[in-house]
Amino acid sequence: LNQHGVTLWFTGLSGAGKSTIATALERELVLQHKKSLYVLDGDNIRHGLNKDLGFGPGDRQENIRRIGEVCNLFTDAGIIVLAAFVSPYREDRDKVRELLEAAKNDGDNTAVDASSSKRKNFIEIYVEADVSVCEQRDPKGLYKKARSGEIKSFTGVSADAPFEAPENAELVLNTGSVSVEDCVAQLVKYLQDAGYL
Ligand code: GGZ
Repeated sequence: LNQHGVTLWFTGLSGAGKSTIATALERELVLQHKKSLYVLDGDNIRHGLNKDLGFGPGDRQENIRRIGEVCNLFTDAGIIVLAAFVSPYREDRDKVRELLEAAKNDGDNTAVDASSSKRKNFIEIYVEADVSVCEQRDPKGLYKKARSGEIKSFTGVSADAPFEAPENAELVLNTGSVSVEDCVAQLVKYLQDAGYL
């Protein structure tokens, strides 16, 4: 296999730009770097594998747990996974990190590769944007519906749906002040410096 798998986990509010950045990065890595990758987001997960889940705390936890398992399989297969989910709970994200890091050490495939010990299997990217910025964008009109009460438990708006910002993200991208193009450039540089490209 000519590439190592890794999961790039994008976390942040609805409308922060997770899927936009992931899709732009996908394009760059496929066209310029000839990498095999897969983008996972609400559009392909919540309509299929997780269509039985809603947005209460327990369902979000289960959503992220299943997605973590899927990321682990893709990563094990040597694919670069771009996972873009609100994933508002720190504990759930940390569990995915633990799953992927544990998997890295128990395989028989990479143990002989000295450089693999330094490479992580899970990279957390905080796509940061104030609620006010996301609400101004409101590409799907969800914030409007959340404010009016049509959508309940909306992350960042409803009192019962907080977003727990990452404390140890490998990368923080503030989309209120940095363009999509520059976010992608920062990601590519990170991946190059860390030995993934
Ligand atoms: C947050 C919601 C909600 C509620 C629907 N809270 O911007 P989007 O539309 O396309 O992305 C959001 C997506 C969140 O799904 P995730 O699987 O990423 O969430 S989590 O990780 O918390 O399980 C948003 C839409 O679904 N959406 N209702 N109440 N986002």
